[in-house]
Amino acid sequence: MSKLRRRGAAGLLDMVADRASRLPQHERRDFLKRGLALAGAAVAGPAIGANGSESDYLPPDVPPWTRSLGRGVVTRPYGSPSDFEANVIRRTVPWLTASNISSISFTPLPELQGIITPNGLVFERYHAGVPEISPDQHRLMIHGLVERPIVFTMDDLMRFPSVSVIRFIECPANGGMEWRGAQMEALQFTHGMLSCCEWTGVPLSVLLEEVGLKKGAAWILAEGADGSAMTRSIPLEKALDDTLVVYAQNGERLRPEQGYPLRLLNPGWEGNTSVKWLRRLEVGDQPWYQREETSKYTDLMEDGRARKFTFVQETNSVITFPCPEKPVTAKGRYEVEGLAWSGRGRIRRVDVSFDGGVNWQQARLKGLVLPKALTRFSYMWDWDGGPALLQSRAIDETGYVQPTLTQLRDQRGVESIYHKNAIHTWRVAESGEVTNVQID
Ligand SMILES: Nc1nc2c(c(=O)[nH]1)N[C@H]1C(S)=C(S)[C@@H](COP(=O)(O)O)O[C@H]1N2
Ligand SMILES: [Mo]
Repeated sequence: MSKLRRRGAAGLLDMVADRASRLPQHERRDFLKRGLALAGAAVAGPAIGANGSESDYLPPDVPPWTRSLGRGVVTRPYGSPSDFEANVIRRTVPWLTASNISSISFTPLPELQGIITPNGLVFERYHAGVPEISPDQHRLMIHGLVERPIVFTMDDLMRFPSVSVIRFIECPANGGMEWRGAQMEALQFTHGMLSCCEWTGVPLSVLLEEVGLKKGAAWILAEGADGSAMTRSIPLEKALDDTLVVYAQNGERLRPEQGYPLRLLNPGWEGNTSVKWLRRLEVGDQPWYQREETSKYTDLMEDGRARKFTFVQETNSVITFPCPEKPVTAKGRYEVEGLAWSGRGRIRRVDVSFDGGVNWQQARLKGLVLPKALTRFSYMWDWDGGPALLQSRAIDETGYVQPTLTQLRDQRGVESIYHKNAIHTWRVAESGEVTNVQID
């Protein structure tokens, strides 16, 4: 026994496995079982392996998966997350839409780390379902006020020098259910119409140079190839600034849900303007006033008028830990984390409050701080076990300060469902439970 103890569990297992490998298969299993029971006894005293109890898996015992072979390389030619991560999924709010063809799913923000949204978790918004489009059959037509109208194949587009940028996409309806006081009881639903990917494609300015703009060109109509043939008018100024025509996200081709094989990307602007399954760009001298920019995606004001073309997603932020899905447990030290973003540029600063906005502390910006991208912030918090009201307030490089809900409602009333970027409040109870509350 003393010899076994000195060898340690690993050495002992080598020995057991070595001997077992020389036995016929049916005897081998028994031998391993007995040998491991011995190893457990030798090293850890009472915790004896082989009966499958949890203590078998804990150090200094050696767990079953260390004593056996794993799955081979060809089992999953395209990888997927661990089965233990099965709760990290996009989710829908059943009462929000009548059908899943014209609906929305939400990114599981509480579960994500860093600033990149994995492709399989990017929120989805479609007006007529996901079309299945072969890249060989897909074309992008550019016409209207241009010198040389053209129809590009995917291969044509991919011959242009490409650029890759990390940018967020947010649906302007994000949080829209809360304008009038409805309370979504999960971070996934209060802020989950939000994603941030590395997008690869061609600057639209490069394609416009190729076709040559005619005098009077001032707006561009982007049209999707899906059943909704969704259209949005984009000012030429934006198109020549940072609009991209993209075919890849996070290193691989676009997901069908994100517009495979081609989508428009208007960084920092309403997600709705980033037209997916992009098939047509028409250059004109004025906006088209399509459905998605008149009856929808305009902000109805108290006096019955609507704000026109509110393209930019204003500075916003939210604490992602703790949150309703991720409560605190015992009192003590926690890393409070969150995400901030601005459609106008970089996040300059984020403050956090633990008393509902009376006192503010400056948070640390973590990792990459990129323009029009999610920016992660962090603050070490000593929770004394008492009730607290957690808030974050972001300021971007233009000096814009994220408003309170009261300031926003004073300005815009409560008729709109779009562009709610107010400071968000989580209430932490003594139990550690976190709920969504609205305070002034
Ligand atoms: N062709 C087309 N493009 C579209 C849509 C659509 O239904 N059809 N939905 C828009 C809306 S409202 C949003 S918020 C974003 C969502 O992008 P995502 O599904 O990649 O997250 O795509 C936009 N582009
Ligand atoms: Mo949207």
